[in-house]
Amino acid sequence: MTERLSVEARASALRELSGWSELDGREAITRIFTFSDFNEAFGFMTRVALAAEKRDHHPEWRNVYRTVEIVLTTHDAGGVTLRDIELAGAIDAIAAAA
Ligand code: HBI
Repeated sequence: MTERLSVEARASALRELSGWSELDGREAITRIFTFSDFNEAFGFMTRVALAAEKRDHHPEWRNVYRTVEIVLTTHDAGGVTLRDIELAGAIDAIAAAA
């Protein structure tokens, strides 16, 4: 789970996710989420934080009012691993339930 994915493996993993894309200039994946208001956005962040802690795998993120921008990469591996893909899938499920 902690091996850096190849370009091809990363591209095919991205196709399995919804709305994630490669980050320019870094081996990382990113998605921007927009909610109805800050309250919704922060509630989403709270649930994502718990999912991240459970996995010991954490997002780099930025919240501006009702948007949450998330970047995932595996620092230990110097790139995107299945840990990032798995957490992205969990984040998508949290967003879909919001
Ligand atoms: N989260 N996104 C991300 N990438 C990591 O490499 C990482 C992490 N959370 C915790 C973690 N690594 C642990 O290995 C720490 O002990 C460094």
